[in-house]
Amino acid sequence: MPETALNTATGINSAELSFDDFKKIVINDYRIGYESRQASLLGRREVLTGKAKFGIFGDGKEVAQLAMAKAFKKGDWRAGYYRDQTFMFATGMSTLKEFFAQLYAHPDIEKDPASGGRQMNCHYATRYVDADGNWTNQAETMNCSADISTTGGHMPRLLGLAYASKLYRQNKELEYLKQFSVNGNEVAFGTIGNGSTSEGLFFETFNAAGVLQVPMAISIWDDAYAISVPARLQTTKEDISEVLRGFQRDSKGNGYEIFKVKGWDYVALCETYERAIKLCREEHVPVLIHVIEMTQPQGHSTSGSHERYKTKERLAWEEEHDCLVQMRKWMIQSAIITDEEIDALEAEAKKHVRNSQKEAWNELETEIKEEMHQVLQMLDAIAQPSQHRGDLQKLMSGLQTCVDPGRKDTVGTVRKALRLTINEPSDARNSLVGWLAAENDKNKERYNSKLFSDTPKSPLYVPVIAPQYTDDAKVMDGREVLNACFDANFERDKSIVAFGEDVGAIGDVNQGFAGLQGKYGDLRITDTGIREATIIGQGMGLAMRGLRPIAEIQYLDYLLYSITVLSDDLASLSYRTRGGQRAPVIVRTRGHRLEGIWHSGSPLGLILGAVRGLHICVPRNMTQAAGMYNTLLRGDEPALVIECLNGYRLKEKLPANVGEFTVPLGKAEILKEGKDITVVSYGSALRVVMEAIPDLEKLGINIEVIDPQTLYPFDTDNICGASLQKTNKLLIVDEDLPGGGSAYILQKIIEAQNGYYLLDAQPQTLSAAEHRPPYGSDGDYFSKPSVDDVVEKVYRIMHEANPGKYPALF
Ligand SMILES: Cc1ncc(C[n+]2csc(CCOP(=O)(O)OP(=O)(O)O)c2C)c(N)n1
Ligand SMILES: [Mg+2]
Repeated sequence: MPETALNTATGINSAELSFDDFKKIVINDYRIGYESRQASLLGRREVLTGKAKFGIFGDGKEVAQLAMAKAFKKGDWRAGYYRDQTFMFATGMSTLKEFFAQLYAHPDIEKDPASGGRQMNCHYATRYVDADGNWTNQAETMNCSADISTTGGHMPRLLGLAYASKLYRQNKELEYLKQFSVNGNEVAFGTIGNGSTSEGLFFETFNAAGVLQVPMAISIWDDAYAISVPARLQTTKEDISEVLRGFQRDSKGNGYEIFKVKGWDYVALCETYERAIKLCREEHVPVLIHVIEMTQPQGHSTSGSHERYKTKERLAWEEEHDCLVQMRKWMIQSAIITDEEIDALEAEAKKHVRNSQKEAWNELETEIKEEMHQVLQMLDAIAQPSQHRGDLQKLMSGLQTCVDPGRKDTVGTVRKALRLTINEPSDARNSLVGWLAAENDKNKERYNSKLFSDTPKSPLYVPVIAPQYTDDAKVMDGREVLNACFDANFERDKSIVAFGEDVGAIGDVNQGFAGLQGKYGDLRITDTGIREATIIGQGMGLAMRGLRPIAEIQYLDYLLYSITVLSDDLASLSYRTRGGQRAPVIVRTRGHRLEGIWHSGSPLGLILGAVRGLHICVPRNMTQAAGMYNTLLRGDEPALVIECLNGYRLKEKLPANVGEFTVPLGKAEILKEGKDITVVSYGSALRVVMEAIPDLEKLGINIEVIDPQTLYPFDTDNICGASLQKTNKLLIVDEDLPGGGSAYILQKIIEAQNGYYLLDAQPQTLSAAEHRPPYGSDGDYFSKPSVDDVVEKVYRIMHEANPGKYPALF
């Protein structure tokens, strides 16, 4: 029988259970817990002896997780943190061997399905996207969203996973999406350490779930410490569930059901989880299970020892209250098992863990040794006739005697050998060059692939459809073009939802969604609280469960309040699971110049640095924005769309196919042809550049203007670089700080597109001042690039190249 079968087959309180069945379940639980403990002990040893780099384990948290696993059903989700190995083993979502494969960073999704060797140990995930980009049937599997190391960072995602069940239960139009939900009967289980409840993301999530009334079950593993910092310095009253009492549902309104239970009391834990999760699942009431009196037998992680900061008394208390020690005692006292039987079980479990560890290690070592063997043979052939035989042999013996070698040792040796033999061409050397090229390809796949889902469903492969205009095409406010685009998409695809601050009743502050809540209902166009981080998390959870969210951040300036979720969680999701998970969230926001310090933001340098893993769209007007939404809503990758804040009331023509035409990602457009200088700009700054054209013409300068349209991907057809063949001069104009978005563009054109070789004048950037713009039109004029600034900057470049033709301005 598989080791998890008993555990997950039935809850422990089932009335029909015989004492024998009951005993079997308990003993099986203990075995899983004990094996998990042995994995922690052995895992730590593997780090301390150098086979693995770092270890953080779930020892001291085993028993509560056995109880939680009993309540976890197919279709359910977990969003948790690094202490949950016992839960993962008990549910069958992970195995001991996978645990060790991840500890050793085995870069193979067959060995470490959670991350393909990319994540630190005890970072879990199940895979729900297959190689062709198809969703698996999540309703038939237990599901684990991919962990991140930032403590508390997973909370916003947890909210979204739970919110999906609410939509699946309440919105009958979603019944066709059967592989994601059975009538919203799923619970999203969250786990978090006591210390991490001090994070803002925890409180923001907690409040939002109380408002939304979603089936979210948060377990707090409370071991009274967060590394060295005790509860006294973390939590008001040193008791998080006490502090959260005000969230308890009562006659005044909806809220949470709050439970508190000891982490070493197996029976109480099983009862609590059964009760709490039943309520959560059936009635969609969020629950908090505060599990107290947990311990850390080995301290926080392999990085240090807890003897440094825990008192002798505390350490003695922890030893006595070790949950497995307590469970063992209870089992013997209750005649569930005898001393001899449990000793035998433990000896067997130890052996099993040891074998799993050895197998995981051997599997990786065999691969690496095989590569080493190939290289040593090739090096031998090169060394024999070489002038550098001595040095080559030294390299070879270095590799042979390397303790626990990795791929870096083999590849590093090859690269050094090729440098040594630079003047000794031979067939043998050519073979080595060929080996390195092939290995580089494999290593790229192992270590660098899947920043994006990169499946046939990628937005990059969405067919390009041009906008069509009838002769009598209506001219309207830009916001109305967007509105028509959203309307058509909501009609077409029932899985699309939009939410954010003021998005619902008034249809967003600029009315892109105006009237759509009335038409499609408030489950699809929804107002939220002011909580940017969880708006993104909400989008992430929905997108992971097959819905198509447009998560709106009211202004670009407020994106910073969600940047941790965007950067740590959303942007890294595909990469950190090596394509096993995806969340095609479309983040909609509006930015660039308008008024004042917090309504004029254009921090593209910051964004480009933070969210590699999202497409970044900077449409110059609402028609282009609409085309981008049409593309993104048909693809499977996440994106950020930054509309022009000052563009909603500018007039645009309504395409007849407003919900169908697509703007391809990464395709730059030449807005005006010219021969003298290439000017690259995006967003609202582009309009300033276009306005400068007549003045520049008066000065005898004919500029070429290019709109890259998306900053990631950037101009994949090298339109900018090609333009330099004609103009040999380059100016980049944007509203970010100097060295921000413009520096990124410069790198792309000068380095990646080889523009350097085509220039006959210094490439330049024109950006905003280094501070945010003051309020008022003068503040804008003196802080952001103006038409005058563009004209003068272009003129000066022309002057530098040809002072005779373009004398100094002043
Ligand atoms: C955002 C963030 N801040 C700090 C850290 C460093 N760090 C890792 S674990 C940890 C302590 C967490 O304590 P707690 O939440 O109580 O969980 P425990 O490890 O005790 O189970 C800290 C500070 C981190 N990983 N992420
Ligand atoms: Mg703790």
